[in-house]
Amino acid sequence: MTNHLFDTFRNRMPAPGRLLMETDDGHSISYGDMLARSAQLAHALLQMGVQPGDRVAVQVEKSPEAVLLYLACVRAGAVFLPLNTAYTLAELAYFLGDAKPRLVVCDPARATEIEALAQTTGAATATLGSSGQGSLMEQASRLPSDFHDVARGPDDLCAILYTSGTTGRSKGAMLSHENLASNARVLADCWRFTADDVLIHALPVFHTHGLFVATNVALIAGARMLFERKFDPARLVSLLPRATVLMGVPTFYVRLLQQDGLNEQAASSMRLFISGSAPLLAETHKAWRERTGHAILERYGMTETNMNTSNPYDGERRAGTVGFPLPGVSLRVTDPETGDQVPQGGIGMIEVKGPNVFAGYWRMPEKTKAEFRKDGFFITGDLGLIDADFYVHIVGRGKDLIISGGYNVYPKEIESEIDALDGVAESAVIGIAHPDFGEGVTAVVVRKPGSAISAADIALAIAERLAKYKHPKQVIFVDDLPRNTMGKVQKNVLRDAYKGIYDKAG
Ligand code: MCA
Ligand code: AMP
Repeated sequence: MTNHLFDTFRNRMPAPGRLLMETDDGHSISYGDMLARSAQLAHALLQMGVQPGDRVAVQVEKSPEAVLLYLACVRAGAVFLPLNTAYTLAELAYFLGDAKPRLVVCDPARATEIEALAQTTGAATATLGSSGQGSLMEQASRLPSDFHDVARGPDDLCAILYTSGTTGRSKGAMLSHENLASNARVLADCWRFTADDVLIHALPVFHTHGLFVATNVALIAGARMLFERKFDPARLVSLLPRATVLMGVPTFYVRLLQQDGLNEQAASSMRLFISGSAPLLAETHKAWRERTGHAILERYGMTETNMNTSNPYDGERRAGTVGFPLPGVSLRVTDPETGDQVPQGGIGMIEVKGPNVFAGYWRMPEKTKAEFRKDGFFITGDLGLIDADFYVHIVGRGKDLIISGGYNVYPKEIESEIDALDGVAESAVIGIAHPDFGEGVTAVVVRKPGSAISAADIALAIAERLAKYKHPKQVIFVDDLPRNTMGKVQKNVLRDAYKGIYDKAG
């Protein structure tokens, strides 16, 4: 048996001297370097006691080494578990306790606190700095640069990505080698990637978009990445003449449009702009076309399913739609109550099935069962329709989810933290249209009688508990929350009442 995902890359790999990554600090990594250094890291993982099937949890700042570590995990047959760098220690405690990794890899700056936490779950710790004690890179540099990849089949587990559920705590989506390989193959094909492409990579590498959609597609095509540690719109405009493709969340496009240097001339070497992770406003699509002459290609996916649909490369890229199901993906729209398919044009629950769809939630068989239909379709929680020309539209969410700048935020998690504070009677967290982030996390709070708790008190209290991007951009105090006759908080009423509050925000 071979290593299914890594062989998918290896079989199409260009000459070893071709570049895979150019970094923003002037370093470059060739395909040959990638093979050698991921091999060394795979040896280091083995030395740390990592065995096939073990989870390797990784919370590190974006760097080429982070990508090499991902590939080393794949080659060593381990299960890669990337974690958002914004997660607090309290959040990490849950992920490590649930996933029980063999090894936790972190940045040197957080090593002390994370090591203490990892010990409580029985995990070893290493850092990913390029030098220093406990550094995996330093250890790897002394190890052989060839590695006999651990055999892994299409259905073997390759990665676990945590995604917050509609209720309760985050769930680990289990992604197999074939989930990732099939999606990379299909996307590279649909988006016409070749070894001549130069992809601007400015997304984080701990989520599906930056890790799998961008990196795996570049790897399978033998393409090159301009690997940016951070999204800096001015710098990104200056990179356009050297690139051919950009992948971004809608906030990227909104911010790039604020750059004077963005015009047809600057984008003349580009062949494709792709957007996803959150809805791209039709007005952004239009403004982009007017400024650059390019129609942004919008696609739709989820952590659990990888990419499901894409606007066409050749046909019309229709603003406000997410295009057609990808080859091999079946998509239907159903009545959420009965599960019956609704007639074309009708709004309902989007369900998908295909080789892209995950194997289930880590150690949650009941939850997994509840989110699949008997015939294997996964219930996405997104509400949509298929129009007369077969374009898929996402018209809302059945799940109580806010998407801020491409990051998912689950209101329940924030409400629980706020409700636990002295002086708070109850709260409702909602997403309100925000010109930069798409939706702004907003907390509507009812104080306990006699309490004077302020927005600043709340901000201070949750700072240690929740990642920064989850913090409410505004806290609004009210006397009561609106409820329906069943006693359920009417979030739609709140969203309506506060809908203009970010209109002047930058
Ligand atoms: C940063 N902040 C945010 C966000 N990002 N607040 C809300 N939402 C956010 N997304 C906070 C910062 O901590 C800071 O707080 C303040 O907002 C402004 O920071 P700024 O410097 O403007 O932000 P940034 O560092 O430039 O980041 C914005 C960003 C980033 C570049 C848009 O959020 C980003 O990279 N988003 C991409 C997320 C992504 O990859 N999603 C894909 C998930 P303060 O000022 O108080 O310090 S995968 C997925 O969804 C599926 C599968 C799919 O379909 O792709
Ligand atoms: P996540 O689980 O973080 O990967 O987020 C997945 C969710 O992001 C989906 O279920 C959708 O609600 C949303 N999403 C992703 N891409 C798009 C898009 N192009 N338009 C609208 N929503 C999207």
